[in-house]
Amino acid sequence: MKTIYTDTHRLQHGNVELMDGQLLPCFEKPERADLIITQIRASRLGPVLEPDDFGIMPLARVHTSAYLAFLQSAWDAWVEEHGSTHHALPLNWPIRGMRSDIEPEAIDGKLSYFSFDAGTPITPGTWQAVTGSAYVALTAQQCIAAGERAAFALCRPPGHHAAADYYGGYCFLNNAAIAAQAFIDQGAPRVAVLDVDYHHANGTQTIFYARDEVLVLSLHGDPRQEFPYFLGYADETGVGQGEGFNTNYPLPWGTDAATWFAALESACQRIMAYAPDALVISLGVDTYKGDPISQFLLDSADYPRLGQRLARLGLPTLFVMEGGYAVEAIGVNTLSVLSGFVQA
Ligand code: OKP
Ligand code: ZN
Repeated sequence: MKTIYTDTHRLQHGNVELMDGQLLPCFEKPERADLIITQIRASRLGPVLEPDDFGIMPLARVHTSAYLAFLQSAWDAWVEEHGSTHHALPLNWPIRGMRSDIEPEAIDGKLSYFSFDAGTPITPGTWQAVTGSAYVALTAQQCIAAGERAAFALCRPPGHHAAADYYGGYCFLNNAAIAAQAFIDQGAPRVAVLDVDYHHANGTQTIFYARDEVLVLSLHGDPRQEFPYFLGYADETGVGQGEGFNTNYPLPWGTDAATWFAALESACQRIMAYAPDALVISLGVDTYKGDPISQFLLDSADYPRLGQRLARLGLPTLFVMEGGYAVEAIGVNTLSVLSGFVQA
């Protein structure tokens, strides 16, 4: 299996995020991808390739032009308005009854308009890092389109919390959605996106919510307890043409491997019934029991088993990296999923 990777991810290196009432060092940091690529290079998984440049078009198939224009210019606007080199974080959001349909002029207003949390800093290199991450996903998608059974997009920053016109949860461009849309645009009638990251795939769900040609399934911490809190409930099943083509599996804090794999089995049955032409796996390993921001209990031995189960679906499979923050284990656990897949 080929891995697509670029060092450009290092350009996204936020100083702090607001968490538990403190400014803490960002959990989503360059070391994450460095540990994963180190494991891949030391293994026999396969070659590591650089991404191609795809321009703005495939990004604009998923994201709005206003949002892309904002992301591209946000850092410069921030520096111009504040004369500051501190990283840009939003501070307030429109709630019930306030106007959420007007893009403000001031950069602080724009940051709020296009975001949903204060954990996702915009830095001098954010645009370059996030476009690089999307191109990693698109290059891996191209491998599958060219006939390969599987490919690994080592994306960083992650993408699954980003919707058509907002960022948050460490995500700016929805790499998995951009790749899924590329399959559709190349003529695939049906694509399934299965998100096994600990957090709900709110961005991916929202992007495809009204459509039946992309089935979206997400296993995640119950939003009653867990970020992103305001999406990811079991009764969100799609709308219009998309009704029945979104499935959430919210699971409580403390979920163990037995319960988690039972939910995975349900998701696999749904995927088999759908019979997609390609499968995109949003791969987070923050389900690990040692993850510093998550509350599931999967152990390292569970990750090869995940890869094996996905391989048994028998589909062209694109793995897109999402979360995972126990940095000492993230490389091993990620490689275990991929090795489990190729050895199945
Ligand atoms: C991104 B990905 C927990 C705060 C959570 C945001 C988490 C984003 C996770 N107290 N902050 O899905 O791994
Ligand atoms: Zn996550």
